[in-house]
Amino acid sequence: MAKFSDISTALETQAIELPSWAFGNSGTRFKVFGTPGTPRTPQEKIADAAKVNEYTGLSPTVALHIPWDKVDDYSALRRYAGDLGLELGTINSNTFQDDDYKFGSLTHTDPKIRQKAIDHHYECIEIMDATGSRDLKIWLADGTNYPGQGDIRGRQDRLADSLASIYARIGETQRLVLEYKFFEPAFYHTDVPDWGTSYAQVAALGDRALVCLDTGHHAPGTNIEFIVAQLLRLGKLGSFDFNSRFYADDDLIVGAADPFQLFRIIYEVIRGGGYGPASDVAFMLDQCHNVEDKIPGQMRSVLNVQEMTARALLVDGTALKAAQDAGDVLGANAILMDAFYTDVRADLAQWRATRGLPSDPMAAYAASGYQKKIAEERVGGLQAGWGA
Ligand code: LRH
Ligand code: MN
Ligand code: MN
Repeated sequence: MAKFSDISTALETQAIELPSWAFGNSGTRFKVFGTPGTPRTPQEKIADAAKVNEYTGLSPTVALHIPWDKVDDYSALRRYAGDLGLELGTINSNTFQDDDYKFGSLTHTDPKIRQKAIDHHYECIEIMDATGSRDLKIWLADGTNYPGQGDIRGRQDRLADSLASIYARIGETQRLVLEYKFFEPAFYHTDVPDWGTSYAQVAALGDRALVCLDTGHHAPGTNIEFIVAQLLRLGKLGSFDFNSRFYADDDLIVGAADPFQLFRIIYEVIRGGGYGPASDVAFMLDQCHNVEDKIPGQMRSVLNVQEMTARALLVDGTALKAAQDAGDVLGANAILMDAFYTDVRADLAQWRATRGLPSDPMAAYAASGYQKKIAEERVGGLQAGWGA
């Protein structure tokens, strides 16, 4: 197994994008609990994201969701973020909260509604030009609830046409990433349910169209690291929405439900060349914090990603390949498990201290008084998703 000192430089390149909506109040369809100190504006969400980066050094960019983060002047928002040491990242479109989209958006049978959804993406691309964002992320709630309700095939064809119109507007240095999800809010069929459909749609568009893998968007038991390996092999893994889940799309803290799965995913990312300065794969979080404080919730997530990255980097690839080639089943498994079971927490604390970061970011944040300050200053914080 590699030593921690062998991997400490590789850890320096890690960057994990935060979702602006993680800082808003969220909940379930039963109740949204308000948390004292919740941001009231996109600027306050960015200020909170900056705190996560200040204490962890891991999250230099923040993703926006439009229209949740709608402002009059995106160049000014970019400068505001810059003053806090952040860049604005992925722009997420939203075609799931408008009555017109009840029966679909980019797949709708009515050309006027389809055009409205396409126009929304054009607006997002204009925003990207002002914010300096590279990625337009599209997740569609499109689908049906009952067999026969829609023409599955026709919807796929209309989706392809709509995506082609959007892709034609993407700038030379920009990318379109298409996220898939196997159910919810539609329950019979979803128009982009799996990586294969996303892959088929983006492959038809061109090189700057890629797949977004949200770890919470698969059926229970799905081997997600296999999907990672395949998409990297095909050159089509654009980005991750990291979160964890026990049952459905739970959007819980990354690595909370299944740290071993997180390790296996990151191992496959590294194995496939998706980690480090030479890679274009975007690591993002997509989370909601229903009952815990949001800033430390995001901190816990990025720290969990870092911890599992360190463990995955420790895997001795040469020894593993030798064991695999020799048909040494238990030996190969042991090589992987040795790295997974290595406790890197003390090494990471030391690593942070030598880089001017708090060795225990969670404790340092808790002692900073920021949570108390925002709880006093901000009254009437926003529900995630209704920040416009
Ligand atoms: C859909 C999703 C998608 C949305 C976000 C709020 O479940 O994962 O990424 O943009 O949640
Ligand atoms: Mn997502
Ligand atoms: Mn989701």
